[in-house]
Amino acid sequence: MLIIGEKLNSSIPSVRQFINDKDTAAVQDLALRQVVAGADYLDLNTAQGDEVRNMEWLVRVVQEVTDVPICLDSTSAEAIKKGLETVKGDKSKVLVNSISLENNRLEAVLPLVLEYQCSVIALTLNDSGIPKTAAERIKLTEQIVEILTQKHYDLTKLYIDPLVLPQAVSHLNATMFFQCLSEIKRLFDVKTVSGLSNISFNTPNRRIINRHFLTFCMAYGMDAAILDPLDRKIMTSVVTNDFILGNDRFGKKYLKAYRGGVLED
Ligand code: THG
Repeated sequence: MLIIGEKLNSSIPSVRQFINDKDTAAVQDLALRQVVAGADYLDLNTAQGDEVRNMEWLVRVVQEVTDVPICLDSTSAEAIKKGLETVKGDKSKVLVNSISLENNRLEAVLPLVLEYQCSVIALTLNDSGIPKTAAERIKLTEQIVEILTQKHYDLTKLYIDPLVLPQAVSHLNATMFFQCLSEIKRLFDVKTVSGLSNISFNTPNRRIINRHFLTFCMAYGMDAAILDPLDRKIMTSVVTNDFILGNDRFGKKYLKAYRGGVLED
């Protein structure tokens, strides 16, 4: 499974401070620690603050220390555009987070994705909000796939995020999410992703719930997750699950994690 490191997000108070202070060393340290811990992408989010200018700065300082691909996390087309313009190297490696079927976002962000032929996360969300049922979310997935097919977009670069809602809100939210994952896999040749941590909103000891939820998501075939790679227990789950699910032939990654002292019982 692909790991999208979530730490460089302005919703985390300490990180917001680093960004506002233009603390290059602190940001680069957080970027590198996530890469060493196994992040395949680094999610960058500057929504709290001067979003467009901060995105430009963040992309630049992160790319000074690592070549790991960037995931541009914003609802603002301006911020995504600035991020794409700032990224050096192969811009088709960028993962745009995100588009949805909300009219304004589709119109403003999709052209950027098509221009650079980058990967993209699409949320199953439209102008009426997040649908309540799995069937409706599959319908929205179908609509996204149809639009992107019409534009000759390479669907293997599309990641559908069926959107996790808190288990504390409805006891059926997790199983409904698993149903979305397996149906999307069965019906479309696209990838799936999620932010995981919404599942544990308003629940004590959130990391326990996040970790166990992740294991189920992986069993249902989830391709990527936005998570904290500095959390050794969740990384232990990722590596172990990949080994058990046959995504790590000969256990090369598992043994590497073992030797690197990453695995935590
Ligand atoms: N889907 C998509 N994008 C997303 C989300 C999603 N982007 C934002 C969010 N959800 C995922 N990113 C974060 C970033 C930080 C935290 C949660 C989600 C967070 N971090 C704390 C920290 O690092 O201090 C706590 C971490 C922990 O205790 O494990 O809260 O759903 N497409």
